[in-house]
Amino acid sequence: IAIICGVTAQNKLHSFRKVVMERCEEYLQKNSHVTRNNDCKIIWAAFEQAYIGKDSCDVSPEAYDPLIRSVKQDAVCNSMLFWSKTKQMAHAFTAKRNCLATLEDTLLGFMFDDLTWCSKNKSKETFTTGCPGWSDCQNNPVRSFWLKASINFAATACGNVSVMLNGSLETPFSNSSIFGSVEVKNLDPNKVKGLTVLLVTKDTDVTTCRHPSFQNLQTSLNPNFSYNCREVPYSRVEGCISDPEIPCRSCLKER
Ligand code: DVN
Repeated sequence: IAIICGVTAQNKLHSFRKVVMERCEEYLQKNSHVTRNNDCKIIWAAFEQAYIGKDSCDVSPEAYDPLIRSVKQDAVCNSMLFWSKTKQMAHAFTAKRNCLATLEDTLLGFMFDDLTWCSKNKSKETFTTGCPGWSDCQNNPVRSFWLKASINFAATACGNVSVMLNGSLETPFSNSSIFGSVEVKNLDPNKVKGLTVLLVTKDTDVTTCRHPSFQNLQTSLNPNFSYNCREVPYSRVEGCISDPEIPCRSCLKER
């Protein structure tokens, strides 16, 4: 049984590594300008050292510093899109338009989106099941990874940045979200000019750009940043997702 379990664990490790490596190779193939300077094997090694052999509640965000350093990709100014409670829509939109790009459209985010991983104290293995959930403990490998990746994405942002927020929620901006607690605070005033909120609203929604939570957002922002909020109809975003011919400008304009 020990041998069978060992073999199963090995296969899982190989399939997890395989998924990550295939994503890396696919990304580099499709984005030839990023290919230079990036080596998927080196990135994998830097990734693994962050959590292998560690208790799955004892992996700090800083453990991923070598991983961040191993990925060479320049930020594209004026096109960076943050999102909060709009994951699916934001990704469906950027999949069809390159006027905006999320963290998950960068090599680092693309490689690990929707994956789960952890190891154990003194283990050399990677597990993809039995790992702590997002809020089970603070320093779990997945949460620490996204925290570090988000810090890095925000800290490298430049020009005008955007955030897609959900107008169907009573409170569209939360200080405790990754966007509100990590990304807003890591924007660099030497590089970032301003923030545009794209508040995606359905006809029946009552939430507007005048919602008090946006006061909190403006308070967290560096006072030198310009701030804009646009109510963008959900139907228009949907239309733009299904028809890639519609120019980006008209997809994201005010209601
Ligand atoms: O701008 C984006 C992007 O750059 C990302 O790294 O951070 C920003 C989004 O984070 P957010 O502002 O916290 O937005 P959400 O919608 O509240 O959460 C985003 C994701 O984080 C979720 O989709 C969860 O990922 P998952 O499980 O779908 O792979 C995860 N997450 C955040 N808080 C969570 C949580 N998962 C479970 N429980 C929680 N409390």
